[in-house]
Amino acid sequence: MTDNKFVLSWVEEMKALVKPANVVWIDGSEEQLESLREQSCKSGEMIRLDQEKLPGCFYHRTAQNDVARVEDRTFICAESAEEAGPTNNWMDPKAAYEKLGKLFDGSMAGKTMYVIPFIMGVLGSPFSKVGIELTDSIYVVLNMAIMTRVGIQAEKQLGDSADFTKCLHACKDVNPDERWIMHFPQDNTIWSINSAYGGNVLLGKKCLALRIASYLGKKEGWMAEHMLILGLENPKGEVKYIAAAFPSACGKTNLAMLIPPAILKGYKVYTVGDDIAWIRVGKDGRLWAMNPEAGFFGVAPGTSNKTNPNALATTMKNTIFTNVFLKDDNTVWWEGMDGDAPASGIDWLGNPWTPESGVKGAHPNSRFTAPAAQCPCISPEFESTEGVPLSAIVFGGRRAKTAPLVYQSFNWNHGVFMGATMASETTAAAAGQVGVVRRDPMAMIPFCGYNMGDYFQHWLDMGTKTDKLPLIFHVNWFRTNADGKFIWPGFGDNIRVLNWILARCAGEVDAVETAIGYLPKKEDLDLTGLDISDEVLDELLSVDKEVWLEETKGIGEFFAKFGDRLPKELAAELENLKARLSK
Ligand code: OXD
Ligand code: MN
Repeated sequence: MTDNKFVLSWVEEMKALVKPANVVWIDGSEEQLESLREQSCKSGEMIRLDQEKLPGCFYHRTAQNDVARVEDRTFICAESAEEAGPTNNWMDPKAAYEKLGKLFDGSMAGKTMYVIPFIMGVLGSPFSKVGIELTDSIYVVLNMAIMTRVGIQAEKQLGDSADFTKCLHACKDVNPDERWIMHFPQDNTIWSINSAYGGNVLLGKKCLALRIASYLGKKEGWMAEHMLILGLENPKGEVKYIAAAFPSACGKTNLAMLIPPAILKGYKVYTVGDDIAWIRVGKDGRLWAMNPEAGFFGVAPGTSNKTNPNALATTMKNTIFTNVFLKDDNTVWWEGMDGDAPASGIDWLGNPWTPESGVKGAHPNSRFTAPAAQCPCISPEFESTEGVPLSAIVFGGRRAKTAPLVYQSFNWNHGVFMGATMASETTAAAAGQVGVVRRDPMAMIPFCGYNMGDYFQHWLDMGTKTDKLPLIFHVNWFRTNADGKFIWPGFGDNIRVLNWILARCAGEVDAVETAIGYLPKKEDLDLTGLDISDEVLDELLSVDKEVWLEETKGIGEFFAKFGDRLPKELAAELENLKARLSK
């Protein structure tokens, strides 16, 4: 237990509010974690899986009503609604503390309150942040011990400083009508109640490392982004780093762990992170990125030896599986795993299941929580206290027709515009129609902890801090033909696009200038061994001016939401785009 007086007095204050029967400080030792695992198996909260096939692995089910992040119940309690901006729910901080204070009052009566000191970022890095999470859930403790660096190391990193994020969580009765995830950026505080689902309760992740950190980054001159970070090694043995933002369900974890096709010899991808990047200007003027997390909280369904063997291998030990399917041999399964569905077992709701049951065995948002260090392609720089230097930033979305396979921005501000206008279509796109467009700037719509207009300004300001900026690109793996079929193979073949991106960064290849940005010359994409026709390639690299003029209307409507908080540079980028398209 720490002797930091700021931590001690806050813990005492919260204890007086939630009134637990006792308090346990998490020291991060294997002995303590093992005794908590024992306890949770005895109470039925967790099930120990077959320890020969899946050593150190556990199974957990959440309540049926508590299986995903709840954006409509997630609030940014900034000083004013204006500060939270048009893309966030807002509540006055005083009103929010009062409302939740009543719910938290006595919420841990008869229970244990666990105190989890944790680090977001690498131990010993000046860029890391410390949080303390108070929770009544052993499941939360055990997940936090995988996703973050917990215990005494965090207390040491904090020292006697008052600079830590105060995270309070209680499962209470998981009542969805009283479920609230509230952020108080000015107080560096997060309160979450009535949920036990990861994204709402592992408060280091989306709540701290994105919402609170984006606010701190704006204040302190750095960026917290919803981005994977990967290192790509070429046959000469050089490794270059790329950070990439995609909305949920666009294959971020798959890209972060990509395995190049065998025919492209000498290339290898190293994973630094699959979800979050903290980015700042390094001593050398380049932008350096660090993954603040220590584990992967990945979506299980669809993860297979075909789509992502590295992710699958990562989950073979020391992993917590949530809401997946429990097989009769006490191992796990989910839809989209290799091989046939099991003949029988127990579904995520706890009911007996067979392939004829007519319902899914695993919840579509069922998850694995696995230590990043176990990933076969984890980067040797994963524990670097400085992070890794970025050559490129990539934005992406799921667009049936609009966006070509890849294009490069003309400059930083145009790249910020590309990120600010990112969008994905609903999967109607797969059925051949252009689906409903959801704008999701930098994939941060659910995660920006302040007014997104100011966030755009912060991106523009970062561009003035150095002349060694990474280049900015946009990719789209989801282009479809007239029959609604995907025309780019995706997965491992995406490395062909990453290679072009890095060739552009190294100034090795020329490009075609179009109204929307620089596109590859066909001959500069290495398509060795890929069966793709010239017509398909033309389609992948086509820019339909009519479709894009339509797109500018949607962008204009979206930008209008921000009123005078929209940076004039972005309004100018839109006008420039329209002018180029009309030429
Ligand atoms: C996630 C998400 O869970 O983006 O990472 O929803
Ligand atoms: Mn995410």
